[in-house]
Amino acid sequence: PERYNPREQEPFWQKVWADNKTFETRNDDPRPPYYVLEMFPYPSGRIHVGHVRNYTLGDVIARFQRAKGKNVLHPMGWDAFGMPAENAAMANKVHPRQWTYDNIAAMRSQLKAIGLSLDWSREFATCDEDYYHRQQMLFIDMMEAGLVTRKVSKVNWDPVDQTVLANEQVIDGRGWRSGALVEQRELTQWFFKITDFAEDLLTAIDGLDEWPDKVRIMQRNWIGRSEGLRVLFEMTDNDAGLETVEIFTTRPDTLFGASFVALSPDHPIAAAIARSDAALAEFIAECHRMGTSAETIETAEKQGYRTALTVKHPVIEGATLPVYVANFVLMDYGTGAIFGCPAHDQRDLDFARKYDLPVIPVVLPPDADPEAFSVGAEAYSGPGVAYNSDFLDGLDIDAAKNAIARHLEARMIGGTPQATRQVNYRLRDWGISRQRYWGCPIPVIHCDTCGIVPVPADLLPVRLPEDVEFDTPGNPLDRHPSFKHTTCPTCGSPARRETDTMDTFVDSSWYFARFTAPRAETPTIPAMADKWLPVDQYIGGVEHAILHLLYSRFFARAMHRTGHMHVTEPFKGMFTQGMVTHETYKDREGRWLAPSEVVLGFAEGQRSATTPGGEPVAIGSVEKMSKSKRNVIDPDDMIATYGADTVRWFVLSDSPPERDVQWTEAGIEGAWRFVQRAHKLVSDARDILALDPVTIAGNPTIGSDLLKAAHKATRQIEADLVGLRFNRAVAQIYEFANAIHKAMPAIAEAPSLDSLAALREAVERFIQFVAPMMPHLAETCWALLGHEHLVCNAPWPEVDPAYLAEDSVVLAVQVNGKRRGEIEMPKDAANDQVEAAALSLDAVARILDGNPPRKVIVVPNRIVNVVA
Ligand code: ANZ
Ligand code: ZN
Repeated sequence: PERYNPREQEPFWQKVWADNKTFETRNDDPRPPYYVLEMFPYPSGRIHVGHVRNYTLGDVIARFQRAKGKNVLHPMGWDAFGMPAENAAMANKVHPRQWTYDNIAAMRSQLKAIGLSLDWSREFATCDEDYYHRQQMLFIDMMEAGLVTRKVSKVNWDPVDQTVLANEQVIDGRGWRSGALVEQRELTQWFFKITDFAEDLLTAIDGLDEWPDKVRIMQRNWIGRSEGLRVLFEMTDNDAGLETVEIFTTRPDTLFGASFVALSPDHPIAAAIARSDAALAEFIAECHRMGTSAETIETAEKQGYRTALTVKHPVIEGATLPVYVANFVLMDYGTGAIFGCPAHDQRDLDFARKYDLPVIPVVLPPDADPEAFSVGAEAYSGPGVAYNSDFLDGLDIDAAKNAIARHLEARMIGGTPQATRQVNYRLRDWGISRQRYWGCPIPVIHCDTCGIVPVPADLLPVRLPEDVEFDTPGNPLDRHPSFKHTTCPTCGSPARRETDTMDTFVDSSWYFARFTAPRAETPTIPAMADKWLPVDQYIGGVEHAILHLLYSRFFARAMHRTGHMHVTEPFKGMFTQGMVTHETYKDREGRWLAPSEVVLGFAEGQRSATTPGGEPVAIGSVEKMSKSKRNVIDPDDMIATYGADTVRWFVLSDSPPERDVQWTEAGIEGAWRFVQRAHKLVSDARDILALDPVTIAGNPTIGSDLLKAAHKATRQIEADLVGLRFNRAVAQIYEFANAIHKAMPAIAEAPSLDSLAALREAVERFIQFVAPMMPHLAETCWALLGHEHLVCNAPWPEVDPAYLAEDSVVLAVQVNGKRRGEIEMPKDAANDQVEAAALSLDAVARILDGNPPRKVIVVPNRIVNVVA
């Protein structure tokens, strides 16, 4: 028979789907809606294998749900603003717009070659004027709703290039282009008040039961709620006019173990005393040079400066504590000041060892001997009871926290209670200002008379000017005369336009909503957003598990508050897929070689590798595909060689989708062979189905056995697709193909009406199983069997329980002779299995109430009687 040729078939079916608008979704379609979305790509220039895996997973879901009778929304767009376009402009003198849209065109045709069931009529790029116009409308609505604010905040400043740098442009503390030491500068910037929703963003995580646990944990940690206490410490002498310093602690139970107080280098008290203490001023300047971001501080060595100040210990009469300025205390968390308890906090311990401060254990671990317990190199942060702590002694940590809080709350210092309970969040407001060109302009105008004026709706969008140059570093908008200088829309006097653009995370925080009405004049049509949202299944890389998801959850709430939709959670189901990996190769000189430069073979019973010229090659570890290690497979090459279906089948087949999948030559060859085998199976079946039935009865059970296998496979594959266990669905399909293959010779030999009908049903089901995964091959096979409509429009086959029944039996379960339920078991299951299943029934467990049964009697395949 003819071989299957994907090079002809794939473009053919892609054209049929496009001409028929097969995957265009109508909002008024009466079928139940189902929204599946993969994280949209950044148009870097080429699709990589990770994209192929991501979009194939989504496509299987989309095609399967479509077969299940859903009105499926499966859109695609481009996360198209951002720095790489400006970098390309600087390097190659090409306009960011040109670069971006060229890349989009190239990647769009690559995506089309994969045969994804996407609704291309809804496509947009976030750099489309139409999209950023609606984003500016949203910004202004959020401003009016009080969700936008301006604050002074630090930026990385490159003193040579005279420009603000993004974090990723700072390499080892230096500007990536100039190599100059980066400074921290204070700029007034725009923020979204995500902290307004901190509590709701946290508690609502409990309802996200279709999200991976690890992602929910990451979200919780990022929000970082903690319950603590603010405590006032009195200065021993207030010569600087300073009476108290307020600290924040989550472990007030350890107060008796305090041995110092530390202030952030940015703390106002530190600044005040630095005015008359040059050494402190120098220390603070040094801290600023190192950077004061949480990440830097986490890794930097703990350093402190001992001031002349001391404070009174709040609960130990007569004791005092020294006051340090320390580099590990952040100004924007708590109060910017802490008390240190070295015995029970690792940072405090490192600090105390360095500066020779007392280490006083005050929490005794369970079963530890109070005489013998001591703290060495590691602080003890586990559970225990308070000791060395006066009136707290003997209390567990929570009780001690409460007792000390009550004690301090009741004491007054200068008219205020000495302590106040406080809930704190690690979450910070979201700084969205970027001093860059290629982003969504922030739609406000600064007027000397009127202050900050939002651009009125009829003057939107604020367009990015085309005529910009990138010869000089910095933000081209800031030196663009007609963009920057404008008139105030309120009073008409000369005014300055905001030249900051928005963080590109803003663009990707609401695109899922825009897809529901992508051409609307308003950001959404609320009824359409409500119809489709939340997204039923969202799929993407775990690298976006924190910020992107959190920002999207914030935007859903903000859009809810500003009347753009009713839903508040954007993604009902979330799935994070694993990476695609590949072996690495090195030549004799230790240079990385690409897979295409290596010939694999076997030598002395082991895998071996050489260059095409016969030079030895070392096979290295399996790593995530990366340009630096050169272990990258270009999906375009693979599609050109094997066709998209083979590539799709391979990325689905080898591992569970949440795990990494290793790309191997053998694996892709195996997928290719299955494509051919599947096609041959269907063509052979077609030939048999053309035979006339003979009257003599062949093997009477052959047809019914095949139907049993077909219905069983239908049930299992459906369960695997619903559960996103695609590799298991693949395994079922292999098994079912074997069953058909084995049955065919006997059917061909003595075709009966029954066995031919069974064969047709089995083969049709087989094609439908394959269809979500290898859609082109499935269409070709479907047409081979004489169908005139498309298999992608065919409803998913039903399961007839009659075909499953014989493999399993239903046993009644009685307790003390009274019927309490039933269990379904494999026919002739072993007695102990049946017994275990019966005992685990809720109704039975409730009666037994934790006690073992007196006796269990099993009548095979019929009844279980439990004697309680
Ligand atoms: C005393 C203490 C004793 C602390 C102990 C911890 C353990 P979480 O739980 O993450 O909220 N802290 C407070 N403000 C800080 C700041 N601005 N910069 C750096 N550290 C700060 O962390 C709260 C704990 O981190 C607080 O509780 C405080 O140290 C420190 F055995 O107070 B603790
Ligand atoms: Zn004005």
